[in-house]
Amino acid sequence: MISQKMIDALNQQIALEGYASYLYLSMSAWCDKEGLEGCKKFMRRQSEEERAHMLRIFDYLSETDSHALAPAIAQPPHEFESVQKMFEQVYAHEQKVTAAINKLISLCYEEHDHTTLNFLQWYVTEQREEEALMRNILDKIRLIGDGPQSLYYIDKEMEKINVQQLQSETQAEKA
Ligand code: OFO
Repeated sequence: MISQKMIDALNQQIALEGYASYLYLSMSAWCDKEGLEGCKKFMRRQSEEERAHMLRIFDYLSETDSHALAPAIAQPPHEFESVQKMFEQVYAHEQKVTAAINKLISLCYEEHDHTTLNFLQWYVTEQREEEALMRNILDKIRLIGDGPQSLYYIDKEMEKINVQQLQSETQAEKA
């Protein structure tokens, strides 16, 4: 059994992961509209990953005999100034999520909740990897430039990342 304070905080995290899923879905639709197939696929996959992160907390709450609440999701933006600006928003959102996870970790210490602390370790690793990935993408975009001539090359880079992610998922499934 975990404390009500912890249950409330985890439900807030559900809402944040749910928003991330919708934000990335909206970004994927914008990329599609702009003809950026590689970016579209990447953002769609990120959206699905965020939904999985949300559901993981649902399942944890249910395992601990707590009540998971399906969140109200605010409308995400639909238009983005440029690919670079869009990825800057992604990176900022990931940093926000990392800060929220860190707050949850602090709460675990306050509440002496070792079970939730253990559960959240997966998120700590995931956020480190996601921030590194987004930073890497932003560095590439800054190097290539995101003017009209460069979009083709950015999209090709995103296709390469999609293939790498697919390969590492297949390897993880086989292991
Ligand atoms: Fe949910 O992993 Fe990023 O936000």
